[in-house]
Amino acid sequence: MNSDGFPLWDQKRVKRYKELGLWENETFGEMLTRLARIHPDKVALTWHGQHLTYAELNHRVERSAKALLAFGLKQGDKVIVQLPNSFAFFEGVFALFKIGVLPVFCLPSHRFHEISHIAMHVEAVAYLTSEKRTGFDYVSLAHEVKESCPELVHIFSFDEMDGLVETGQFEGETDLQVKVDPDSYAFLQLSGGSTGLPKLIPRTHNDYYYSVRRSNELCGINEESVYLAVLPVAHNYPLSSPGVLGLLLGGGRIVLADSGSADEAFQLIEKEQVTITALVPPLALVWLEAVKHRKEDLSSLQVIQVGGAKCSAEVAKRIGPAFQCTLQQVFGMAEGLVNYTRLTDSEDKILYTQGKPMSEYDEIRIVDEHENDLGLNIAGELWTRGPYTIPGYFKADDHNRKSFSQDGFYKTGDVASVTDDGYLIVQGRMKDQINRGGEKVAAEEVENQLLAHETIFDAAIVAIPDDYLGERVCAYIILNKSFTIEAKEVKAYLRSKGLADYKIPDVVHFVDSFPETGVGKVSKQQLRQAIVQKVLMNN
Ligand code: OOB
Repeated sequence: MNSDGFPLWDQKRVKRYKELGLWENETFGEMLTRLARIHPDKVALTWHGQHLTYAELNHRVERSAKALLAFGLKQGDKVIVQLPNSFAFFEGVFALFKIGVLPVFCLPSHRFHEISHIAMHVEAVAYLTSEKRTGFDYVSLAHEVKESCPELVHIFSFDEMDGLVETGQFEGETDLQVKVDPDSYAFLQLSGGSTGLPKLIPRTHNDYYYSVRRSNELCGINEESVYLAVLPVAHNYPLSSPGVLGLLLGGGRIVLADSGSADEAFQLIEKEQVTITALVPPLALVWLEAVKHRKEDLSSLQVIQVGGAKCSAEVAKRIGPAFQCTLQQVFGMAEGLVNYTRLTDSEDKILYTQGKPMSEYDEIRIVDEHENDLGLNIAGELWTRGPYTIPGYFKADDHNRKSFSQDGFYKTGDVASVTDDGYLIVQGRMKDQINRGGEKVAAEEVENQLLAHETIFDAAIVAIPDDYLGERVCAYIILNKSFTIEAKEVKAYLRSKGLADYKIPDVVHFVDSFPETGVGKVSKQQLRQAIVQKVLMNN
């Protein structure tokens, strides 16, 4: 780790990745400048029926970049970015890339609890947010966070269509004079995590750019591609697998949706002639139902990606025939490794595996509990290292010692097996995390909040299987003697603590004791395992 809290890449591997031509030494800021020169008049973004060409996008980005510099932002600063799928997201993020300031990608669903912690941890100096947004007042949230975070001095808000509100005076022709090192860290992503609050995942321009370029090759992205973004684009999957960055790099067009609703999405697919989109399994189920009775012409669709959580073979089987297109399973993680089924794979592979690592330089190990390598087709914990997998989290020494091996493998916490021809099948999970239809909930984070409540003696958060979301969040609670509280009060309490909505337990059970494990003083982990067993037996 360097003195700023960033993990160090192994320089021998860096040298190799460069010699092999994997790391190409172009930053994302330079990428946009180049694309705006190559095809200035091609539409890059479509949103709410409006279009932005590559040149227009680059112009807005440069104007914002100059404004952000004038406000005192400097290379290496970190900035909270909480922007919905909108022109503003691209304008803000690329402006930061161009001046070497690191966006910290928060999701629209994050609230005070998550963002204030993150802002403090990274010592964020600014917050990019959006002015008009129905349903939730994001600007007020930004002010609340600013009050609790001494380093945070600027809140920049974007008007939905017109861009950064503060930029007016920064038009002009002067070039941006900032040189950004492609080996430097470009941004921070949030990990779903399994302990406490989210960990921060630092990605360099070089490593991330390679993953985007390689994704484009495997997903067939070119200038004719039209990508519908229905998931929040700040998430690693719609951002880079190949996602919106892939579409820009490939010279294609991005169509931004406000939600994943079939109503909105199907109309956009027909109107904008969308060729590819990315879904999580619950959305795929909703679309499969909707397609039965909707009339839109969806024949432009060539590929539907499903990832973020396991797509059951039963659901996978229905997607190709229902949408007359190719299904691609995507098993990835913001820490790096992404696996894809290939577009030309046999049906067996597409339906029954979660794909193959995207790079021949991804290193995979499947290990048992003693960290011994297991053979093919035997399930164990998946470890990985490679040209776009992080060497560590940001400022998290203790956690890094647990999550990374001495020689730099990331211990994913996923249980998987590898087939004879190198495809991964995800079998389950070791980490204490609930995957609620692609949204990740760390059990410990919610438990810690519950334990702080005066009526609660002990709490365990477990996953309950669910046909629609895959898993839902269930809280088992033991109350302090002579206290009572209702389930809805527990949920309201968590909400008042500023927890994101998807982390609020779907089900709350009050019990007198946790299942006996017979080991004297029992650990939380054993308790959870016992409860999971009980839940599974009752299902
Ligand atoms: C993606 O990234 P994260 O960081 O939100 O979550 C990663 C975790 C994985 O470790 C695994 O537990 C689970 O999500 N996961 C899957 C899966 N895709 C992700 N589990 C089973 N089957 C799958 N297809 O979720 C992500 C990042 C990039 C691309 C795609 C997904």
